[in-house]
Amino acid sequence: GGGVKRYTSNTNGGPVFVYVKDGKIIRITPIDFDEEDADPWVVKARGKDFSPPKKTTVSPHTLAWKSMIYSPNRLLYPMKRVDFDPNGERNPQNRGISGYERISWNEALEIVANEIKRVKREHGPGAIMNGSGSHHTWGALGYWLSARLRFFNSIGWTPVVHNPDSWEGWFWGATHHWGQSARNGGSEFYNLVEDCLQNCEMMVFWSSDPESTSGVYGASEGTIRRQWLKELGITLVHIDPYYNHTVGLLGGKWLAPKPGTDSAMVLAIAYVWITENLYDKDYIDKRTTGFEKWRDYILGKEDGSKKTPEWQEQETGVPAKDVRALAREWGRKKTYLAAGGIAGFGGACRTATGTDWARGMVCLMAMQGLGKPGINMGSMQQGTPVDTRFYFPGYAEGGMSGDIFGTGNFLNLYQRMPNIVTMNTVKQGVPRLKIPEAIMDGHCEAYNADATTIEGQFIPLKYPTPGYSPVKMYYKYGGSHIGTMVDTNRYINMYRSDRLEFVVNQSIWFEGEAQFADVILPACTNFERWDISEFANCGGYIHHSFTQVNHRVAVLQHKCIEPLGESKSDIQIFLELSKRLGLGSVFSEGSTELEWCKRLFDGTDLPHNIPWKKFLKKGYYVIPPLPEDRRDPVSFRWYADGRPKDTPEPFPAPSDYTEEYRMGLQTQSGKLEFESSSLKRYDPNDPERPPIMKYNPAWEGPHATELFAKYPLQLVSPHPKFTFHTQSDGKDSIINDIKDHRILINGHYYWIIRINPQDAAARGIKENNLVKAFNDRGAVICAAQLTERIPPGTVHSYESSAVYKPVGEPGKSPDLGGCVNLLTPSRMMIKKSHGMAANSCLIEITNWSGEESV
Ligand code: MGD
Ligand code: MGD
Ligand code: 4MO
Repeated sequence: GGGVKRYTSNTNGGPVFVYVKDGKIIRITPIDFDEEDADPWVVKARGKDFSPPKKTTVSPHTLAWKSMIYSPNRLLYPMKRVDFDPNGERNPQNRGISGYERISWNEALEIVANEIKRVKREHGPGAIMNGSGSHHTWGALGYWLSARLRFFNSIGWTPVVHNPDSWEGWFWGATHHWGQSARNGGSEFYNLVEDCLQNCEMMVFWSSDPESTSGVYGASEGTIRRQWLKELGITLVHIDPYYNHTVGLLGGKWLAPKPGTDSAMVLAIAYVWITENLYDKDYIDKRTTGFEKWRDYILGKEDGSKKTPEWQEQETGVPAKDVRALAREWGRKKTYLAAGGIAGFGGACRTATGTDWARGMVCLMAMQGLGKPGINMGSMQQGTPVDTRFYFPGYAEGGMSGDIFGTGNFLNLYQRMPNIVTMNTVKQGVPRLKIPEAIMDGHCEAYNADATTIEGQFIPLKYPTPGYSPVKMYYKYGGSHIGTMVDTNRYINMYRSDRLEFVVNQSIWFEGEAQFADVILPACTNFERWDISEFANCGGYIHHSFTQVNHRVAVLQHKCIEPLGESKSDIQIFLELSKRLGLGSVFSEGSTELEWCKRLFDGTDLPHNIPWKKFLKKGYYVIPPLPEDRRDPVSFRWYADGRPKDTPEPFPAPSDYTEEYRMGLQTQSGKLEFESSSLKRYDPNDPERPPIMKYNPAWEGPHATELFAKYPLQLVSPHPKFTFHTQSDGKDSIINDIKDHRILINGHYYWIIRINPQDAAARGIKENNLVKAFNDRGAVICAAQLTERIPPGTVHSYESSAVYKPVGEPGKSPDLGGCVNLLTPSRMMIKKSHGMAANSCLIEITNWSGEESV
C-alpha cells in the first residue's frame, strides 16, 4: 500500500524482501513464506520431532544493505586521478595521494579500452592482470566467476590465482590423509543433522564459531539446530583462544589454547586414547593404514618424547587435567567434531601450523570411527535434509562465463545453458599472496591450488611464464586486499611504483585499493540490476553448500531501483568495453541481463515446478524437501560399513580410485591414511609436512625466541561477526554503530582490538584507549577493548577492515582504518604451498598519543 512495491533480492547472508517507494529502497527484511510455499522437513529423534520454523533468516550484515546502497562512499561517477595523463605524465608515485576528478563514461571507457590495446601492442600477451575478491554481491549471473570471466577470457589476461584461504591447512594438509581434494580437503556433510540429532552424545567445537560465521552464507539458519543440541543435553566443548559467540550462546566447557599450538593438544588426546584403550581398534584395522607409525611417534618411540597431556600443557597452556578429561569423555561418547565453522574451515587452519591441525582433525576421527552413527564431522551447520537432487547452480558454476574448465560449469550448468565458450589463451598466473613480489621483483613462485586430484597441489606456479609479458596493467575488481591479504603494506607499496603503468579499479565504493587507481569505474550493487540465485548456494566451490539452510530458496533478484548516479552494472561495464574492442555481441550474445536470467532459469529444474512469469513476479520459490524415506545417506556411513560410496557427489574422479570405482577414499590405499602415501611419494623428508602428522612449533609464535621477546602478544584475526569481510564495514554502514564492531572516538570509527585486562594493565591501557598495534611490518591504530574472553598473551581483532586511512605516507605510516592485516606475515604456511598463516602473528601494543606519524 501507499505506493510501496515489494521486490526480492539475495545476499551473502540470506534472501530478502525489498520495499521500494518512489524509486527509493525504504526497508529490507528477511523473506516471510506464505501458504503455498513448501513446509519444512521434520527429523524424528529420541522421541521428539525437530522441525525449523517456516521462514528464512538473515545475518546482521544483510540488514545493513540499505545503508550500504545509499552510502556516502558510493562511487557515482567515473573518475580519473588528477595527475594521471595516459598520453603524458602518469605520476604512479602519487597513487593514493593526488586525488580524483570526475570524468565522463565515454572518456573513462576510451582510456581503459585504449590501455588494453596499448599494453598488448607494446608488451604482448599477459600484460593485463585482473583479480577480484573472493566474494561478490550475490547472484549467479553477475558473480565474478561469471561475467568477469567472460570479459577477461575474451581479451586475454594474467589471472590472479587465489590461495585456498578458507581451507588452507585442510587443503595443504588434511587432503593427504583422506583425499577430499574436490572439497579442498574439507569434509562432506550429507544428512548429518538427522544423524547428529539421533545419535550424537557430544560435540567438540574446535576453532569453530558458526554463530559468528554462519558456516558460509548460511544466515542464522543453523542457530535453531544448535539449540536443539542443548535441548537434548548433548555435551558441548569449545577449543578456541577466544571465548567466541558460539560458546557464548550455547555454553559448555571452554579450553583456550595459545594460537597455533592445537596440534600438540591433538597428539595428547590421541595419547590418552592409545594408553587408555579408548579408540576403535576394529575400524583402525579395517579402514585405516599407517596407524603404528603415528602411534609410535605419539608414545615417544620415534623422538623420545611422550605426547602426554602434561607435554601439551607447555605448548598450549591448557591444563593437562582438562585435556585428559576431554580425551576420556570423547573416547567414551559418540562425538561430532566441529572443526571450523564448517568442517574444513577454522581459524586454526590459517596458522603456521594449520596443516598439522587439519591433519590432526582427520586422524582423531579416524581413531573414533568416522561415519559410524553419531560419529562424524560437523557443527549442525551443514547436512539438513533438503532435496539435493533438485538442480539450481551455485555461484561458482560459471553463470554466463562460458568458461568450461575454469569454473564448475562442466559439472552441470554448461549442458543446461549452452553459451559461447570462452577461454583464456594466456598461460600465466600470479599467486594472490605474492602479487607485490610479482610486480616489484618481476618474478615469484608458489604452488597451484588445483583441487581436481591430490597431486594437483604439488605443481609449482611460477610467474612469469616463459614468453609472456610481465604484468603492466592491473585491472582490479573491488578493493579489499589491504584489509584481507597478509602483510599488506606490500600491496600499497606496489601500487605506488612505476612498474604498473596503468591501474583501473571497478568498484562500488571508494575505499581500500580503489584509492590507488588511475581510473575508477563505478559499479552498482545487485539491488540495482537483475540477477538470479539460490540462498547459500556456492556450488562449484562447495558442492551442495545449500544444505546449510532449512529451506532451499531460489530467488529472482529484481532490479529494485535504478543504478545510483552514473553507476552501472558490472555486466554493462564489461559490455561497453567489449563493444570498443569489437567483442560486443560475443559478450552479450544479444541477451539483456533479464534475458540471461531467463536463460539460466530454463537451465535449472525450476520450470518443472513454477512458470517463469510467476517466478518473475513472486520473486522466489521454496524447493520442497524430499519425503523422509528418500533422504540422502549419511556421509561416510558407506565407508564405515565398507560399502561403495553412496553420497551424491561427482567426485573423486573414477581414475582416483585404486581398487574399484566408488570403493574407498581418494588416497592411494583407498583408506584413511595415518601415514600419507601422497606425502611419502612427494617428499618424505619435508620437515614441515612429514608423512605422519607431528607437532611443529609455529615459526611465528612463542618459539620464535627473538621476535617473541620484542613482540610478545599473539594476534588472532578471525572473520568479523558483524560484516562479511569488507562488505558492510566502513562506508557509513549501520554496522559501524555496533559497539562490538567499531567504536566512535573523536569523530572516527575505530577498529577494535581485544586484550586481557592483565596485559592491558601491564601496558597502562584502559577500555577504549586508542592503541597502536605494531610489529616490523606495520602499525594499526585501534580502540582497546578489555575482556576476559581472551587469555593473557593472546589478543583478538577481526580481519577485513574496508577502511584504509594512513596517518601519513601510504604504505609507510600507521593506519587509522583498522587493517590488521598490515601486521600479518606473508610467509607461506609451509614452503610448498600458497597458503596464508594470518593467525600466527606476533605484535606489541602501546597507548597511542595521536601525534606520532611513524
Ligand atoms: P571481500 O571483502 O569479500 O574480501 O578476502 P576478500 O575476498 O579480499 O572482497 C570482495 C571485494 O569485491 C570487495 O572489495 C567488494 O567491494 C568487491 N565487490 C563485491 N561485490 C562486487 C560487485 O558486485 N561488483 C564489483 N565491482 N565489486 C564487488 C576474503 C578472504 O580473507 C577470505 S575468503 C578468507 S577465508 C581469509 N580469512 C582471513 C583470516 O581468517 N584472517 C586474516 N587475518 N585474513 C584473512 N583473509 C582472507
Ligand atoms: P574464523 O573466524 O576464521 O572462521 O569460517 P572459520 O574459518 O570457521 O575462525 C573460527 C574461530 O577460530 C575463531 O573464533 C577464532 O578465534 C578461532 N581461532 C583462531 N586461531 C585459532 C587457533 O590457533 N586455534 C584455535 N583452536 N582456534 C583458533 C570462515 C568462513 O566464515 C569463511 S572462509 C568465510 S569466507 C566467511 N566469512 C565471513 C565473514 O567475513 N563474516 C561473517 N559474519 N561470516 C562469515 N562467514 C564465513
Ligand atoms: Mo573464506
